[in-house]
Amino acid sequence: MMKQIFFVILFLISTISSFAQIDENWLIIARNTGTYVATDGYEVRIMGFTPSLGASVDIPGPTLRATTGDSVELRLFNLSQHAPHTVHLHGLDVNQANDGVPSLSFTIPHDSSGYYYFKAPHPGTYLYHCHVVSAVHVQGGMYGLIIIDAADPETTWDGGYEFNSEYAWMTSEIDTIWHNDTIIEHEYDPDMIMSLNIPKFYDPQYFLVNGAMDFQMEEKGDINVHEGIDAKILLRLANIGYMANRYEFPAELEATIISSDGRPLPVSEISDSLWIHPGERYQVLCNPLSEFEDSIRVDYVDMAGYLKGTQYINVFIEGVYGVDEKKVRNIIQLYPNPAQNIIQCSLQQFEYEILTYSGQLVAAGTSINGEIPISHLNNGGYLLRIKGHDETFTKHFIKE
Ligand SMILES: [Cu+2]
Repeated sequence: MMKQIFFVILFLISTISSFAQIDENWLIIARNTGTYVATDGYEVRIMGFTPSLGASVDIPGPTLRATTGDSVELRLFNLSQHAPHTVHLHGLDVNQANDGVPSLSFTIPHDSSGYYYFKAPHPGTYLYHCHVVSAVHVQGGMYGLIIIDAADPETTWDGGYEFNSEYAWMTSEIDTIWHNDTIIEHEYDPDMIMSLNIPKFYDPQYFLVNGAMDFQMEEKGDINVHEGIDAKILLRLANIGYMANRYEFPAELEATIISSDGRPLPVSEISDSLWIHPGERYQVLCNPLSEFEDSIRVDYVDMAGYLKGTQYINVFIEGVYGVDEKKVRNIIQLYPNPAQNIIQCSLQQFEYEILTYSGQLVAAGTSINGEIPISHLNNGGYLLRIKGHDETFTKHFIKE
């Protein structure tokens, strides 16, 4: 008995002491009074989170940032007049009481505030969103990024990769039908009647990166590196839309996928493409091999596999010199692409695997002259995984 009491006291002390001191205070305010002005001038009502009373609603909401190990207090203030809101800390290892899922945690009604407490877990890129009638409130605009830095903020995690610049891109879409007044102003709905009013179709008109599209990308997304020697660019990618994103990176960027959902990948992979499904986060490290101007392509693909939208993020890399010439020569090219029968690779001898975009292995072999036969494949897009001497490269190609 004494032993049990001792452990209970020990537990209480450790719980209290872990939050006795707050290292990081985050405040976000839930509003439903926002207006999103699209590139064509169309005005869409939005919900969202702002960092202060005076700030207007923007999508995504403010980026929240802490250092690994910090005790974080997140205060959510609801000033949205109608429905309650929460903050779900997507991907962070926090306990259920602080995770913002209404049935397991708590909701915050209009004119009230509530607090979430957690200790910032492992470093990485995460996201937050409201979890009240999620389909509606997330589409409404209630989302943002969370970045947890490593103790050394220029390293991806303890013993991880160093980087000297970073870009964070959160992708989403807007279907204006989902932004009508009755949806944006819906009342508290404990019986989930609201779900009956959710539009039956989702067919977005706007495809966003950090809330921007087309010519707005210059300000919101572009990579500009002027001192490219030994540039190590960390990309923090998060998808809060309802479509899958396919990123296509220029080969000269040498994009290496290093972590997924906040966890380091067991084997990092140099890739010219990356799929990010709704709710997923990836970190990609780029180490440009030459000076160049190009763009990263982001496709928005619906559940049936149809391409619905595309954005381009411009990349300007200057001042790269002294790069290992062998590496530059080894930038792997595939041609033609799309191809019908045979794809020619600029490497000569290698082992390879061909996978569908969903990861199913459909072919494997060894090439001795750089040729890869593909005539037996169905038409469509594939990933080609090439095993080099000490690195694995993933390229994508289209069979037609
Ligand atoms: Cu909400």
